[in-house]
Amino acid sequence: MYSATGASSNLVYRLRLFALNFTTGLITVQRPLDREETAIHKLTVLASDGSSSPARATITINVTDVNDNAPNIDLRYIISPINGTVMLSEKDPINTKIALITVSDKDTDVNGKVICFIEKDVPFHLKAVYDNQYLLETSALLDYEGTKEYIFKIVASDSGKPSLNQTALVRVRLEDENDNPPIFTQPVIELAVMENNQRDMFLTTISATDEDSGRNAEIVYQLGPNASFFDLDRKTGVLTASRVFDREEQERFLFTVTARDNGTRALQILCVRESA
Ligand SMILES: [Ca+2]
Ligand SMILES: [Ca+2]
Ligand SMILES: [Ca+2]
Ligand SMILES: [Ca+2]
Repeated sequence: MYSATGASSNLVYRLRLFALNFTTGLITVQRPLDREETAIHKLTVLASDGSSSPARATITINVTDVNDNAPNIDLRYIISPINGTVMLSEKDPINTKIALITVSDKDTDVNGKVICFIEKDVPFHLKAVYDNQYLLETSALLDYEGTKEYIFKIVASDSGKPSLNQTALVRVRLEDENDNPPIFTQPVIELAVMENNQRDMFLTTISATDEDSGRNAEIVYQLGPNASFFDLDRKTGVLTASRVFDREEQERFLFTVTARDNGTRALQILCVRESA
């Protein structure tokens, strides 16, 4: 007759995992084993024919690892996100640190060996700092006018067959900087104007564009020197005559207009007066 015993305190638990046939001595597994919980089980089996000294055998059961755990990603932001989105500026330099990522896997050997990468081609990279630890950084200068938002996954993948993986989603939004000056749609304007005109006569609308957004793209127009014969609406760019032209007195006017946001760019405007 056989009976099982064990030195450890969780004998009852182990006897629930394994069963012993008291007559044949056959040991069977009763429920799924989990290597991550207990890798080695030790059982002592006693065999007795009723006499006073039973025979004793120690059974060691090594549980072989199966790749049954996906890697874990722990992502700690260095730049605190706002509503789940990291805000970066166009001015931020290359290698700006966004987050520290630690990956782990409960399995062993190749089943627990984790590689970590970014699934898309984005201007961010993972820099390995320690075993299983990476810094998420910018890998290029960012341009708000090119791409305003990036959404990408960081993938941690183990080397089991088949491999299991875990992903973490990262959202980055850029903030606009005033890195574009206004640009005139026409760099030089030439106008022919009749003399003996009406004052306030409409001449042309000066127009400039700015690739930035919001206030960084708000344009104010301004007349340069030698433009006392003209009025310019700061906001609309509408150029009007402020006086009556007399060709015999002055034939040509050459002056500049500037368009300004926070940067400045000058436009040459040439105004030619013709006789009636
Ligand atoms: Ca496992
Ligand atoms: Ca695994
Ligand atoms: Ca910009
Ligand atoms: Ca601008």
